Amino acid sequence: KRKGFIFDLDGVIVDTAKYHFLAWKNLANSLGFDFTEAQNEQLKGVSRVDSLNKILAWGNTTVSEEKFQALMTLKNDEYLGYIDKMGDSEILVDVPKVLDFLIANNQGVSLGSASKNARRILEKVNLISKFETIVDGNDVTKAKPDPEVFLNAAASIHCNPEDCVVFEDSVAGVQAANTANMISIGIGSKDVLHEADYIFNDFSEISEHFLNELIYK
Ligand code: B16
Ligand code: MG
Repeated sequence: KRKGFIFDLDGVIVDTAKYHFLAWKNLANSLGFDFTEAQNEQLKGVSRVDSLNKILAWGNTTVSEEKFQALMTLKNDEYLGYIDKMGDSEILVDVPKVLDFLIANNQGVSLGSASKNARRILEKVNLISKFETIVDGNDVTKAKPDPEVFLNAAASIHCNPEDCVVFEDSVAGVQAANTANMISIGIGSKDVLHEADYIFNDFSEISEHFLNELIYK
């Protein structure tokens, strides 16, 4: 049977949260306030615009629309500087193993990410060829927890939503997958991702037996 397997990018395939953190922290500091790792956690799966809105609110700061755009560009330029130094070694544990297993078993494999930099990152870590389709922050109008990104990804690989499985590290992403009627697999902590149908710390805990069960379900 052919099912659809949709992967989130940041936090599932690579850990870019640390680079988002550095860039947002520098931006916050330049505006005269601090930005903590705990706050960064709350930005997982959140779009760039929504992230900046939250950060400004945390810093009790308001800026003009022009300045807002300039800050977004500034942040992304710094972030891209970190991204461009990435390589294969930053792929999270056993991600290629799972991708290769799914491809070898003729499953649909798509990316469903909020990031506008998704293609660039996948190219940097040499995984772009593994994805049949890529749906990212450039293709959607509504951010997670809205299911738009995953519904588009499912359609792009010609799978019904109920035949799709989503790997996600963020609460908003798990909610998006659930709303889309897909099977949600949380990658990360049980305390945070309890709304997911299944939760694993990382892909080393995902066996071929488990993947086969999802395929033949
Ligand atoms: P960009 P994902 C999300 O990616 C990140 O988790 C989130 O922290 C980031 O703000 C968002 O992408 C937008 O990223 O600035 O590169 O467009 O987890 O949905 O793959
Ligand atoms: Mg993520």
